[in-house]
Amino acid sequence: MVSICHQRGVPVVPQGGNTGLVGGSIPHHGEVVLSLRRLDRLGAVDQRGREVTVGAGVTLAALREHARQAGLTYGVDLASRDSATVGGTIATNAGGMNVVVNGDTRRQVLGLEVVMADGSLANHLGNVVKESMGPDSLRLMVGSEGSLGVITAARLRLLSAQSGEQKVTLIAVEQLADGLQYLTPGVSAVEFFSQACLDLVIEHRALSSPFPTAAPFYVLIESAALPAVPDTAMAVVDRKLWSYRETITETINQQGVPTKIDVAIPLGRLDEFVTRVERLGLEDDVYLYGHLAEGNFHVNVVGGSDAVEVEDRVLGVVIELGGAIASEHGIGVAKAVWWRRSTDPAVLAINRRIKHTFDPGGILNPSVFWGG
Ligand code: S2G
Ligand code: ZN
Repeated sequence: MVSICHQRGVPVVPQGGNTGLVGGSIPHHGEVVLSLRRLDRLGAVDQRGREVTVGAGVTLAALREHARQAGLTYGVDLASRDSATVGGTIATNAGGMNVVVNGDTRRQVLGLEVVMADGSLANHLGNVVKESMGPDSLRLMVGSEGSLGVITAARLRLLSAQSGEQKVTLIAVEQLADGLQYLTPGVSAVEFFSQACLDLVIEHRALSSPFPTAAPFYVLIESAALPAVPDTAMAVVDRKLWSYRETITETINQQGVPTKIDVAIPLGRLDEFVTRVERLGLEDDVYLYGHLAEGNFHVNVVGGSDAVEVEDRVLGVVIELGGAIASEHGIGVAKAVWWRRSTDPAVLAINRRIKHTFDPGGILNPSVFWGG
């Protein structure tokens, strides 16, 4: 199919679970959509090597269950696990809840099989734990959002399943920086959300408030041992506390079409970012939540303001604070202008040369990165 599109110069958008949030897996100018969902082969788990080779269309949930049945686990987990696919999460270098302990998707990839822009099949799945075979050119596919090649299969590392039940602790904090003290060995997730997020899920999810009084932010920690919480802090331990964090996205989406801004802020400037966003005086409902360990904010804004203006104002603050305009959702079309604006010109020139080398006809997902 790709070779036919190559011969006719027809642009192609590879699509996995279509859970992307930056318009990177949908047609924008009449592209052909190439669904990878049918590539759902689950290879046998190599328990000794702790790895497995699967098709790009395997969902994260199916992969995690396949690993669980072999007494192992996969290092990346997302709320959208039932529809997000292996290929899509590699193409966007998805992060999720456990980056703090397992790293992002890039860290899980051991090898790839890719259909190139001319329809040829490039196989660097490999079979070994470590190799030194020259430039790892196919690894450029990780995070390329289908613009350099179409991922069809991946060899992925698997991890030992956590022994014993992980503790889940919710702690009220005055400053996000107060939450960084819980970044200690043995944590498998360090998430955060604002009081506005908590109010929203309590109201719409029939959840009771975990604490008698409000606080600016809440830090949710999953860990093997209970975190050392100061006596003065409000804290509660219960695995069900994940529901406060995992229902935020869908509950916000029920309030209207949010402007979703996924960014990363240097850990030393988290509360400065919060203050600067508050000072923007956005007239809408602003929800701040995300992955504290990586300084990854999901700024969701719901209201009548112009989405582009809101995004420009928030991303302007991100740039001023030395942050990144995308932390785990990728660039797609939605962030393309900001990506070009905030990427070092020399790096941008290298990316453009790589794009031209891998896709000289410009048929692979042409709108992401370079369009918009
Ligand atoms: C999260 C999910 C997508 C979003 O909950 O961590 O990555 O931003 C998000 O709503
Ligand atoms: Zn996230």
